[in-house]
Amino acid sequence: MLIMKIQSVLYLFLLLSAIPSAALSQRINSTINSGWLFHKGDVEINYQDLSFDDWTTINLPHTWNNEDAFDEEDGFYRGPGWYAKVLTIPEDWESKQVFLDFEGANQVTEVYLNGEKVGKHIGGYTAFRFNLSSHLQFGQSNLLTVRVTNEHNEDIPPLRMDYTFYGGIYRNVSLIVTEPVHFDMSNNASDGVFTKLGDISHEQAKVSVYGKLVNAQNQNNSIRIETSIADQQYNVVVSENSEINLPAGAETEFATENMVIQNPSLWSPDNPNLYNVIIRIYSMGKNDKMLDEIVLPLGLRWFEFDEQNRFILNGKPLKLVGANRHQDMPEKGSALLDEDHRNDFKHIKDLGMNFVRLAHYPQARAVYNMCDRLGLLVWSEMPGTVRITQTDAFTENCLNMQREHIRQTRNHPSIVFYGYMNEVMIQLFSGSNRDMSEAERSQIAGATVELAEKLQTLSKKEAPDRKTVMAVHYTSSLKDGYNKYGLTEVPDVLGWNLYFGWYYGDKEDLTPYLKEQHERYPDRPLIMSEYGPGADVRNHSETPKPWDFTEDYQVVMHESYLEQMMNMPWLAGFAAWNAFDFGSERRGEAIPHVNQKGLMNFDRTEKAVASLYRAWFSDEPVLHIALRNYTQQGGIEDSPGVGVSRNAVKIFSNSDTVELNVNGVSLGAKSVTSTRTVVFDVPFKDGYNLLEAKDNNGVKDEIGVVFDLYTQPLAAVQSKAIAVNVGAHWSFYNPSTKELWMADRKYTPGLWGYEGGEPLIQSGGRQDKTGLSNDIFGTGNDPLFQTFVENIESYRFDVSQGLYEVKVCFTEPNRRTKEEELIYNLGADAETEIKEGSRVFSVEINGIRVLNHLNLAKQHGPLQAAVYRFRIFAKDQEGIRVKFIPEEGAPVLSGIRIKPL
Ligand code: GCB
Repeated sequence: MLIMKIQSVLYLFLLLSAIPSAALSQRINSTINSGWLFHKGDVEINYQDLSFDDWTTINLPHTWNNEDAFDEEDGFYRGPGWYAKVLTIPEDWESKQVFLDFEGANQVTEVYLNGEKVGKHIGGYTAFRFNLSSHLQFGQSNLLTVRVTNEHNEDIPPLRMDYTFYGGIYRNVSLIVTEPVHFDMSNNASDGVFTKLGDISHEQAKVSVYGKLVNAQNQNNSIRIETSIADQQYNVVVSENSEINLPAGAETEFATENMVIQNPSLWSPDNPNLYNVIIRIYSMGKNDKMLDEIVLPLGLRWFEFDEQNRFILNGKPLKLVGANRHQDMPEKGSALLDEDHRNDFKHIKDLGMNFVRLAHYPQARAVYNMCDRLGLLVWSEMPGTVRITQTDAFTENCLNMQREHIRQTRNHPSIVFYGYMNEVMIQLFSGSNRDMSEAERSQIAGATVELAEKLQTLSKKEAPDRKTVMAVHYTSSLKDGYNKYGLTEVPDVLGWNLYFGWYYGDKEDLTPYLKEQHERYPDRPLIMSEYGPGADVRNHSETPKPWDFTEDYQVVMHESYLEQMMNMPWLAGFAAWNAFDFGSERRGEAIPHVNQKGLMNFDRTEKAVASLYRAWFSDEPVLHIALRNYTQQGGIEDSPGVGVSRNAVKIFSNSDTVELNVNGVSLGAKSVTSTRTVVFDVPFKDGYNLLEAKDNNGVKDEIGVVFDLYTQPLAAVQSKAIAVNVGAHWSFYNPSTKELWMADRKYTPGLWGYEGGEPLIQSGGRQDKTGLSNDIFGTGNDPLFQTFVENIESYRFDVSQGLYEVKVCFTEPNRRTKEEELIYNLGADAETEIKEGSRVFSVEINGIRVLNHLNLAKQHGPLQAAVYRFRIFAKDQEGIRVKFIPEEGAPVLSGIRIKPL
């Protein structure tokens, strides 16, 4: 009866799964990603009378937060969701074992088959698997239902982090069907069989393979195990056989020890040569049928740290050069296809990197496979958190996650570091906890050390051939906390997340800080596990500063860090934060809900800094004029009548000299600096400018820049719009309207600018920051509205007579940021709140009152983008003068544009 109901539902929703049903001789491993039904929220499923009326058809991978984590409402949905799928199971599978494999679902998952509970899994970033065999109806349709929830749970890490915890079944789901005799499928969703490297040298490599065999039949079985090591082209190099008796219904361990490969081709970033380990189970007897088969990647390599703390791979020092990586993209959230994952790592490799940190959680299987194949050394870590919860359940969940993580990934030769804990002391020293008593703080720190020790012991037991690592951080309030409480003593290797020149201090403070650490702890291998500023490619400045989110400051900071880190021989390596921008729902800044520290944008297009890395580390010739995201520029001629505006243009190159031609005229050849950079002072004329660069090897690059040049004084007939990003030392380019809002200036006669007032610069615990960090509602052009001149008296344009449209942009800068939300603005102080209604002003243009008693808070609401446009005829020599008349509080202006009509 039940099955009939399901079948009618099946008919209605056309959710037939195409599962091959040929007679099997070995396992089937088939994704079942297509044709699921999804329901957001909890539902009571009535299995006697099924109805899926308000469910939608979706395919996996899937998340329910790909949109709401980027909208203008605080928060994103954190709660349950249900998935359903009909599985049509062939009759002949009755004699098989059928497993359901989830690569990842965030974060607690309960699985039901035909209404019966099959299992539950805790944790959003590791795979899990259930044996369905005893629940299935063979030769019939079966209803699979899955409840997933991403609600906050104090016992499950991550608790709070600077990234979005997208909910849903966001990785692949597969059915794996085996013979009753098979390799172990119940070992934490691992391969069930493991490789172990013995002594490896250039002359010889020794490899062992071990695992468990399962005999699910109620009769004894004799089998033969064939273990072969084949080269990349699957030519068998060495093979061994052994015969084993499998008692009925039992699990039996097996091992093939010390298989020898002569003159091995070693695995390394330059030569990621992979062997294949092929392990097969054969039945014994006349027909000698293959029962199961597993193919594992094998990379022959060894690594260590030498006495100078350098990372040594296959006997040679190798500086680890890399980036961190989060697993999300625009529109998809975390629900990426395997291809998306693979493309990311190709991209990272293409920058010339040899190292990735998979922050802050285990990633998809395709990721580890790709790193093996590309030759990227991996730091893989379990979900991190800003503090621990002192419960047994939390400890248990941490240990389980790390066990699953390691068992699922340790066959991958690319992995060299297993991590646990990221900045786990951040909450101990931030917000209201700054005033915590020393007794309380050391109790929490003590419990954290205890947990770290448990994770250390477990990690070393699970992966004795890998190094463990933990990422710690610095802030002015935390100071030396990690050392003081002893956390840094626990892992084998220490990662430092350091943001000098962004969250605190100057970029040059990096060397003294790390050097002091190295000198104090000379035996401790160190990696820079995070560094880098935020950047929005729409923002550019000739005078870049921390917190302006310009592409230029990002380049300046990475230039400095790269040079410093490459000059620290005792620093094993570094990983930029981050390869790609990523979703972090709570963030404001230039691109709200996105952490903008990527070398690449969220959509994977490149920021200028990406090519700086290429110039440093790629083996290919690199010549890159760093203006790809700045081809629309504007400015005032350098002095009256010269007809050009000179701007510095950076070129990244790994050659010796670079020559630049601008509009057909050579600016000469210049030597490339040790930071792989050349800077030319380029005279931009009005209109199209062609920049052509050539290096001493004949490698070329060119780019066209359209420049709006404004004469001094402004021309008698003003034909161009003038748009200004008021209160900002950077220009903002709006790609959808193709408009450049130039950096602001104080008024000087003959040109334009503001009179009276000052740009808002917030100084506090962090660097001085121009403007606000908040999400401005009702616009995607946040950088235009976030800055403003406060107490502004007037804005003037000395334009010629004519009809103009004047556009003014405002926002009520009510800074509502709560201290709690600032946890990842390391070292920041809470911003002060400006009360609503404390600001009323009127606006006049050339004596005409165009806005009366404007109260931004009341009329528009705080942090809303408010725009007005007016038509004005500027007579004679009066130009355009926009006056701000205060009535209560200080008038503000965020942007202004005049446009001849
Ligand atoms: C950190 C964290 C990372 C943040 C990053 C940032 O130190 O480890 O999760 O995203 O800083 O951008 O603030």
